[in-house]
Amino acid sequence: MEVISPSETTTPTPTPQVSPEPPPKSKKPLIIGGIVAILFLAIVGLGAFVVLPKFKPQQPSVSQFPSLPREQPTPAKTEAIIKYETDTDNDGIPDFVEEVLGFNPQVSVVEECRHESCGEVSEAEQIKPTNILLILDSSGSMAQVAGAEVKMAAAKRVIKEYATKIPEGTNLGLMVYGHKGSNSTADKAVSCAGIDLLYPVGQVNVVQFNTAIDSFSPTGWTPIGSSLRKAENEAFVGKEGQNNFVIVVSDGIETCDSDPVSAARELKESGIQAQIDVIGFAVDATARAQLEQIAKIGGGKYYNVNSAQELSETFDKKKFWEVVGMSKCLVWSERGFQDCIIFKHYNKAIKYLVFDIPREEAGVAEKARKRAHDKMQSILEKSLENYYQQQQDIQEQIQE
Ligand SMILES: [Ca+2]
Repeated sequence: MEVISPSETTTPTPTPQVSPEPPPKSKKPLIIGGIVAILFLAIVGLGAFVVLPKFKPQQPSVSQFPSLPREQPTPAKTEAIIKYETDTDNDGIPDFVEEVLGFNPQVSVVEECRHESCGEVSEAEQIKPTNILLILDSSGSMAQVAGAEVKMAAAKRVIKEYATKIPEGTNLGLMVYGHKGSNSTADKAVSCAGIDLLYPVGQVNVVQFNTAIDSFSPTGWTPIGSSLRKAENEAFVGKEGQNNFVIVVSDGIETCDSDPVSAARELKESGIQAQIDVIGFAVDATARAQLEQIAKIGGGKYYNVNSAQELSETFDKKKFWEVVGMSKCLVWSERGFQDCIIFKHYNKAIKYLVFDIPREEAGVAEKARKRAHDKMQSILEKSLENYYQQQQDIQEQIQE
């Protein structure tokens, strides 16, 4: 193979013999040129072969690596460098490489592979938004103390904290019942009708969410069934077919005759298909039985808590399930993720970047090409590391 050595470009032009004793020709440029060439080849050659030795792709041997002319300060250089540095989705693979290889330059390869390795769940399924509606009991009994704290104060505190942990892309809403009228019989109708969607299901603005949380006090009756119907007819309208969750926090049984179990069934069987989880907060056996039934019909879980501490721990668990997101795709297939990210994407991109780009094209922006390679390599390694760490965290959480 022909190797264009930098020394070839440093051949001095013949100098006219004006002096009887010309100074001896310096060998310095030749030596420096040689060192630069060796370093250059070593760096590029090394770069090509630090592709995770564990998952070494089928690559051409280093001897096939095309030698390239040195970077020349030409106007074309800027354009060529920009090309290597344009990486819209920031996965390290320059847009033009993604385009050539048929990847999507708008969606990070890491994201794509996370979705792809999500077991049986289709991609369409995973990119659905996740919506969580909290339905909080604000009936008179929530003014009582459980453990060392008034139940409502504890619930508000825990829910505020929960709202700060909702990941970007997950929507949260807040509905309250029992905060109107009083728990006297005279006020029953008013109180049972008093169900408010205080924070519509959407992205959390912590200030606005906290304002909603601070805007009511426990006072009246307990219309759980009507709340679930309002969730179906108001809170989740337009969110049919998405990943919908309801979390009911209640300290008592339905007292407004609105049949919570059939309302739960309707919500579960509607286009909203919400999963209904129920947290019973310091409840008696009768209330517990009903709340358990609601969770069961709603395809969710019942959590029994007796103190602020337990309430907080339960929300932490729920946070985990929903934060890791898409509860339908908790444990990505390890094999699938590795195959997708290493073999289907990065190795192809690295091979293309290092071996397939015509030398006259890369030559103008060799350093940019090297930088692109290093960035790609480092994102690949970091993604795998994060992946293993996350899988470990998930396994630990599941075992708890
Ligand atoms: Ca990219």
